[in-house]
Amino acid sequence: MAPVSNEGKDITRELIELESPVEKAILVGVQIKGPHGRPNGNGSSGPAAPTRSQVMDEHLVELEQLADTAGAKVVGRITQQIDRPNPATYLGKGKIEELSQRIGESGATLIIFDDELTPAQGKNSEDATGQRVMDRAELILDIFATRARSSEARMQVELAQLQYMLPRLTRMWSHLEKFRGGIGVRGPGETQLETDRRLINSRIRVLRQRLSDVLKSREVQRSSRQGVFRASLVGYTNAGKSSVRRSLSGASSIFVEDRLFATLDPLTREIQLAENTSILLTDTVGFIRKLPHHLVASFRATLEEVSEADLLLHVVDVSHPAWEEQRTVVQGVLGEIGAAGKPVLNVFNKIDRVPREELPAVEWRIRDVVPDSVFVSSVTTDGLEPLRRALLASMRSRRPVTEVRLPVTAGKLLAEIHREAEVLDQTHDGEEMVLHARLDAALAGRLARAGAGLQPGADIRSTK
Ligand SMILES: Nc1nc2c(ncn2[C@@H]2O[C@H](COP(=O)(O)OP(=O)(O)OP(=O)(O)O)[C@@H](O)[C@H]2O)c(=O)[nH]1
Ligand SMILES: [Mg+2]
Repeated sequence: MAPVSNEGKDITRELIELESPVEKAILVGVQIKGPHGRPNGNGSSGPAAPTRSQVMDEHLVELEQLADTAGAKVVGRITQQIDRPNPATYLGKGKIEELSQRIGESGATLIIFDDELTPAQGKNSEDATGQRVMDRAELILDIFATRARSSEARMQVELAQLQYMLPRLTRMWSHLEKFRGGIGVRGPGETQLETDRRLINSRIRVLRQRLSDVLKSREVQRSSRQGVFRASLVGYTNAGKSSVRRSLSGASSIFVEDRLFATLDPLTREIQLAENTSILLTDTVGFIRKLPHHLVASFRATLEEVSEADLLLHVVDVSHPAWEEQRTVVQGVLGEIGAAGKPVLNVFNKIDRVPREELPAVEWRIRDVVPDSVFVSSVTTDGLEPLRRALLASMRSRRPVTEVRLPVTAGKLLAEIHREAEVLDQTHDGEEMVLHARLDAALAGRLARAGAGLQPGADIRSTK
């Protein structure tokens, strides 16, 4: 406080805190009883399958991380075992009363449900508790909205948010009335709701059109670098995808953070694996359980990179207690975006966090059920060497160096090779052109049928 003299009077100026107020939140997790309850997500490889309540605890730990990322402070948790959710309020009557009581004690202003609520369940729970209610999907959308930087990511998130909002408009309006209420903000009535619906629908159309333009320009970009081997990093959020890419490329500027959804925009960079051998590596948005369906759909343009890669590097945080469930979740999302059949190299990351004496047994157990696995650390010296070697091997087996001989007049074939293969060198031998290039089997077949002379494994330099 600094006294300031003004026309002979002392005025005390208060310093005003400019930090946004932290919202206090209560988390709600529900465990469905009986054989049709939540799957525990544990494959046959685990030493002991986690119990249902351990699984729910783990889900709430993750929900707390999400809440923290969104800027809320968790002041309480409520859990319930039920046969099926109450269609009106999700929780049973008694639990709603307990929730209201906890709100009173803790001063919470926000309730976050781990499961998706129907529009009616959301509205009724708000009416019953008097505080704002969100579900996990809405929270994830909110985080994406604050993290989106590029115009593409912003459009994708806005599209998903509008689609989420559309069936919940009545509730959104009651937020205005109840929580920011006052003169001038009154109930909308049906006409206003209809107008809003129309406006939102037309905005959705505009965003869809713009995103389809983005998709086209990405296709053009991709076709210009078709010849090079492409790998995409996929995995659960916070598994270490960006760290792997940073460490492989030696670029310290890549954004890495111990928070969820640090990366939203895909980024592709060339990585030199060995002399004369490079690949394009794409880092992209991480996945999470119960990822809102609208979000997956609107991130299609971004995720197209994934479905068109030659190889997926599925990064798994092996030090995480729920890595098996996380891996299943990622496989599910890959299926949703049409990338389920892609060749995958499983990259078990963060082995520096596994006690050294346990590591051999862990590796042995995992290799038994997950073939094509490497065990790495992106923070230790040479910790990524197994991945580098596996990438080289995978690339060389899929695209061996081949000597190609063509008549100098075969301009069309030459153009095809440059477009679809990685040409290492090109010389003349009399009336023939001689190229060394990395070709996949499909192109090699086409060239052979067109009469080109092919000799596989012809370049000793690249087999180092
Ligand atoms: N100990 C250890 N920490 C790691 C390793 N790899 C990544 N991390 C840490 O894990 C956190 C997440 O890493 P990121 O690379 O941002 O993870 P990401 O998969 O790109 O995450 P999103 O972009 O949020 O999906 C960071 O705090 C990293 O420093 C590793 O091998 N060992
Ligand atoms: Mg990242």
